[in-house]
Amino acid sequence: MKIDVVSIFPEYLEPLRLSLVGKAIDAGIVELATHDLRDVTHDRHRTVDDSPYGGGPGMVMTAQPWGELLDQLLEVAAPNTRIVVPTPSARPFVQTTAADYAHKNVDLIFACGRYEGIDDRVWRHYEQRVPVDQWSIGDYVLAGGEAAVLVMVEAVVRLLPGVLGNENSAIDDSFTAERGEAAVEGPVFTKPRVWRDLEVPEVLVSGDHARIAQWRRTQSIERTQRNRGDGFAV
Ligand code: JBK
Repeated sequence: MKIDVVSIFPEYLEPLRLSLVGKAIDAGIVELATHDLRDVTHDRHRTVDDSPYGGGPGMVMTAQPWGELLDQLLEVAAPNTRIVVPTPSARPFVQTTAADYAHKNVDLIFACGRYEGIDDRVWRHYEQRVPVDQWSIGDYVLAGGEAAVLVMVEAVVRLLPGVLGNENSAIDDSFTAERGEAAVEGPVFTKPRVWRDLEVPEVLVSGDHARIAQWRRTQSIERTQRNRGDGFAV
């Protein structure tokens, strides 16, 4: 899977070269390229923004550099390429979104906005050429799309074939459809059996695998109802 990220802070994406995503890059499963939007500006100040039409606070990213950089990337892109735009005003990015990208093995161009966002005509234009998917990672205000791209890339890449070992199969993950009403996982414990007077639940050291599975399921359902009673989509 080829992943391009366009940002005015391309260094922000460097942590993707660490840990699990970094290993997927080293293994050749993922090819990551970051691009500085300011590299395709033509003025001395490398301007990427301007004041909003209609007035109001803040600045809007201008269409010009986005058009030039996205044209460059699409010129050499595979036919299965999609543009992905993190924005708080879009539908939620969830586990099935990540799984769709991973299973279809599409190439992704992430567009990181800053300030109040990107001139909307950029998307009106590019959606006539490729799929443009806008997603929100959650209801809070960020300074730009970069942190959301770190989240989305990690969620997708760990689901690509060959990235997780079998010992860490994604089928058991929280939020997978298979989990149903037990959408999130219950508590976990490791050695020692007693720590600061706190004991590991007896069932987990019983050796009774049916009882253990039953207990974990109950814990999982309880947590799903308590923490996600607002309506996790099961
Ligand atoms: C937010 O994906 N988001 O959720 C997002 C992207 C860019 C800015 C934001 O404030 N929430």
